[in-house]
Amino acid sequence: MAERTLLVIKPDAVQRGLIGNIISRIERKGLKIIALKIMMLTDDEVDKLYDIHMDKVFYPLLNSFIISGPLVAIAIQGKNSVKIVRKLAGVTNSPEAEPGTIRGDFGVDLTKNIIHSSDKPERAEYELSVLFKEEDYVSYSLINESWVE
Ligand code: FUP
Repeated sequence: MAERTLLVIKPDAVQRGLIGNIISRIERKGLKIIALKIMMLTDDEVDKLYDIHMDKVFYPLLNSFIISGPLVAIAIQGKNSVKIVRKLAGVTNSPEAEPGTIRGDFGVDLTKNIIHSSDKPERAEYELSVLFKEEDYVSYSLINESWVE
């Protein structure tokens, strides 16, 4: 199975009307979206998604931000998709992110940093399992697939 990754358009970006722009960047890069939904997360789901950060001092702020409004969860599949989406995202702290990246173009804050993306393939599979069921994934080919891989 080709590598999969999770991209989350966080509540700040949804409220700022950036869903389309962010999805457009995924498409123009040549990546394939295999599942996508807008949803509100529960406290418990945020705890699962960010289990590795639950004991950090910033966690209460992060959790309350993520449950503050709807987000868009996107499952992406393709060779090197984890690394490619991290590159498109830019570094975590928005003020440090390079212009041209998603956070570099839209973000000004560390917590309200527009998107989340998985940092490793194993981590991606875990995070995807928090937000999607296996039957949510659509298996198909894009007509340009042989030209981008
Ligand atoms: P990333 O892998 O880019 O999601 O970044 P991290 O795992 O380092 O951080 C997870 C989330 O916690 C980020 F979206 C930003 C947030 N965060 C804070 O709000 N404050 C901090 O001091 C560090 C991270």
